[in-house]
Amino acid sequence: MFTRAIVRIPGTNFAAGLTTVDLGIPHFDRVLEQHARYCEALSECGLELTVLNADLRYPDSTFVEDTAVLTTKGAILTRPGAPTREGEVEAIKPILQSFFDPLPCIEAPGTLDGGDICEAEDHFFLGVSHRTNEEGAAQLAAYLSQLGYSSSVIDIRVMTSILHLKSGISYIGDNTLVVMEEMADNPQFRNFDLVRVSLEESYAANCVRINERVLVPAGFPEILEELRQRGFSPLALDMSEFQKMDGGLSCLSLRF
Ligand code: CIR
Repeated sequence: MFTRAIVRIPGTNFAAGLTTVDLGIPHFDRVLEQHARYCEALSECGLELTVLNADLRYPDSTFVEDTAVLTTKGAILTRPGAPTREGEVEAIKPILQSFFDPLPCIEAPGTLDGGDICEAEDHFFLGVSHRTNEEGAAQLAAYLSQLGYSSSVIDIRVMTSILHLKSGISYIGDNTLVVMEEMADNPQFRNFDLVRVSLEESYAANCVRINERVLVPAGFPEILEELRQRGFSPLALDMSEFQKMDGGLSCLSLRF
């Protein structure tokens, strides 16, 4: 069960953040509306929210998930792989320190984005990507092992369709992994029940289980139906403006 989440209000310069997709420029009024609805949904799922002010120094800083990896046994700050995002960690550190002590940090030359880390019960999948390097993944693996978790690496560097590992897979509890078709045959997933996401709906592979609900992006009817059929309780949220900046549902919060 999660009880809390940290979110950060998007800044007026949100559209100046990084993106690899060509879906147009986000409309700031819609960005704020979608973020507000996202926060409301987290509250509906029973979470107490810490809402941080917009930080105009970092246009991508609303994607708080990338700054830390939180577990029930301990937390670690990351060292984001994009130079424009590195300072986001110092900016969020004080609030995380109020919840987690000790709070170690991924050290140079390691880089790691929280979006590359997928927790599935006591095992963590560590994505090595254009943001998270092997050194960063190795540092996290060592830390997780101290905490009693196992981990394994999934190299997504050859994939052009996703930025982070969790853009392609999500663990939603009950031994179930939601996984984009392109990655579904990875032998590391063989002991899970797989919800395979079709190519047309692959953005919906980034979903988030929060207590009784599974947050999914709106506009993807197949996955919505499949989750219902499997007994999950999906909650669809409009994410169009965040998708324009390569963001998904998980990146907008740190949950613990
Ligand atoms: C970036 O490129 O870093 C941001 N525009 C999007 C980050 C998305 N984060 C995530 O998937 N965890």
